[in-house]
Amino acid sequence: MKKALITGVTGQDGSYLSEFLLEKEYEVHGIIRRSSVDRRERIAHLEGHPHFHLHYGDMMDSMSLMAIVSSVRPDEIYNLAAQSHVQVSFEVPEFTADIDAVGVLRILEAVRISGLGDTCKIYQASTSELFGKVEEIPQRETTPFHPYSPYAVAKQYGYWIVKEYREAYNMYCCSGILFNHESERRGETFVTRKITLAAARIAQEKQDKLILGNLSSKRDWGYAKDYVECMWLMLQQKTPDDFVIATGEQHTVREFCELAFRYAGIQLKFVGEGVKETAIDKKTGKTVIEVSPDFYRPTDVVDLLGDPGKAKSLLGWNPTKTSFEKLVKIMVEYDMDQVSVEK
Ligand code: NAP
Ligand code: F7E
Repeated sequence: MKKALITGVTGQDGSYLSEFLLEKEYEVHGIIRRSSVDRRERIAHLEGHPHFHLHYGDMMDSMSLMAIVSSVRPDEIYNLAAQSHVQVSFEVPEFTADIDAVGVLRILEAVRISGLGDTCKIYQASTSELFGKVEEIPQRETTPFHPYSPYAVAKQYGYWIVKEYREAYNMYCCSGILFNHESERRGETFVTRKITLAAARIAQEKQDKLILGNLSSKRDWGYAKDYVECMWLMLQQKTPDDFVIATGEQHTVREFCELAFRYAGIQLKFVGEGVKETAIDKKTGKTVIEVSPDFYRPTDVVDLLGDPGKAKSLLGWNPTKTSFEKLVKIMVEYDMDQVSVEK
């Protein structure tokens, strides 16, 4: 039985990856951190599974990582743990760098010092944010990086230190350069989930308005459940390599709103521009979306579109398994149910 260790197991991707690996009959170990509130909602259904084990640790605590890696002795490590919110990284840049940059080094060193460098394969959760202020459209593995937030700069270190350990120590470690991937388990402050939850609450008269930032920002949004398969595929190759994972389709935040509200039963009409732009419910004439500079970022990445060609041909991965329309529908239907039982 293969052993996998997942950092960030309580997150959106960690929960889907755990399910995926358990189905493949792995023994799955996850790292969780102590908190005064329970953050295990996304993996609660897996607790008690005979092959699912949790360990307390922290990406900022080398000793805990060393202890876990050397006692579990995993065949594969999926390093998903991160302060993953781009806007938040402007407010806590040092904290973000400690987890998202130095944290990657700590995992690599834990593997090397434990003498597992020849046997343990490592997946690093890199990101399309590395392309940032984009220098090419669409972005592919050869596109130059131009990170455009403290989050992206920290992730840039993670990307390069992984490449360094691959070349210096011949370790099997690689980066998945994943474009935005969403789901009904997405954190509630990321734009997609903020929209689907608000659409459901507005449709059920439990919220008046949704306040957003840049509606013209463009993203290549995929379904998280499809993306975790690529993480695993990347570790099953003969030689380690980095891959862009994306759908190859782009939409604005505004388009996401239109579709999400439509699935919730509300037809939107956008009027105005910039911070004066609003969306009204065509049926009632009520303003349901407004724009606030509070959700603008000091530097924002506005034109992400990935080319999944390499992953398609070398990993045999299907980037269009879940369409954009299907993704939005899954999220809205889930949130309509959730909201219906909210007080
Ligand atoms: P997420 O839902 O925010 O999950 C982040 C995970 O990291 C959580 O389990 C969190 O634990 C854990 N974590 C944070 N700080 C930690 C620390 N100091 N020590 C240990 N664990 C810590 O993120 P996600 O969407 O699943 O993304 C997974 C990874 O992919 C992240 O590295 C992210 O940067 C990267 N990524 C995501 C996307 C995307 O669109 N989702 C795209 C590209 C790359 P708590 O639950 O305790 O907070
Ligand atoms: O923003 C705009 C915002 O926070 C998307 C993380 O998983 O994907 C994620 O980072 C866009 C931005 O995701 C609001 O300005 C408008 O242009 O949902 P987001 P993100 O920044 O793309 C990448 C690939 C990661 O690696 C990250 O870990 O939407 N936007 N209005 C807004 N964004 C938010 N959050 N809230 C708004 O009200």
